[in-house]
Amino acid sequence: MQIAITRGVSPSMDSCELTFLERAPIDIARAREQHAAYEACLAGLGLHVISLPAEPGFPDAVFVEDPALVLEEVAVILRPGAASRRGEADSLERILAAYRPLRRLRDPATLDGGDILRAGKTIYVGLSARSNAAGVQQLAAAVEPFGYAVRPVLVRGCLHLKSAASYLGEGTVLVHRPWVDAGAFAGMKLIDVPEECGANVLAIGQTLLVAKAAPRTAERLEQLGWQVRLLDNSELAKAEGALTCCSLVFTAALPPS
Ligand code: CIR
Repeated sequence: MQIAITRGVSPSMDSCELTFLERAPIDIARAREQHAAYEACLAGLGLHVISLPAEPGFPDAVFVEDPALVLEEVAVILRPGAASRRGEADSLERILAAYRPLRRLRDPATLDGGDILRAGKTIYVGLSARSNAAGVQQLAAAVEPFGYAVRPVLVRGCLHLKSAASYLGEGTVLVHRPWVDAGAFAGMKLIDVPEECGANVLAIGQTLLVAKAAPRTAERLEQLGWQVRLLDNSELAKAEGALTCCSLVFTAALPPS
């Protein structure tokens, strides 16, 4: 079965980390509604959603993608680039230990899950303001024994690699070229995204979750044969969050006990 770990929107999300956006008031109640719709969408697609309680002490903890990477064979507890986010992994670690052996990145590594784009056994890692070369090296040491290849990619002008590109499956990458060296994806089929806010797409099998703010992206993907679900994530977007960041999706033999 497929599991999605999510976490409730923190009441302190207004104090989130921001890199590119001006701070704008976040309507927490609306953010919660949008996040609930996201969880309902995942459940409707057949995933078992494990929704963790909000973390009042961690404004960005809803973005569960950033502190961990879950592969078939192992889960890697990452080390987010923002110091304010380093404690978010503790609760995730306790859950993930039930499903996978764990590896951990250590200082001086920094690496946000948002900088990880996985295509089969190839793991592209964005070198961004959040993720550094030591992070790439330590991740490679953790996952190469399982047959993965780790490839660094330069990112510019955006928060994370997956702000600029998403893996759709079937050897296809959706990409916003101004933000990433698309040459890194040589050998893959590339689809140029018509709107920069559309480049972050969560693929669940043949279904793509696309931001409502990116209707032209949705249209292009539908024309290319994908099933698309549009989701309004306007409040979490004010915290520079997108769709992949709000869940950790992986397969497990058994549902949680
Ligand atoms: C941060 O700056 O860390 C959060 N405000 C947003 C993180 C979004 N995460 C993601 O795209 N993977």
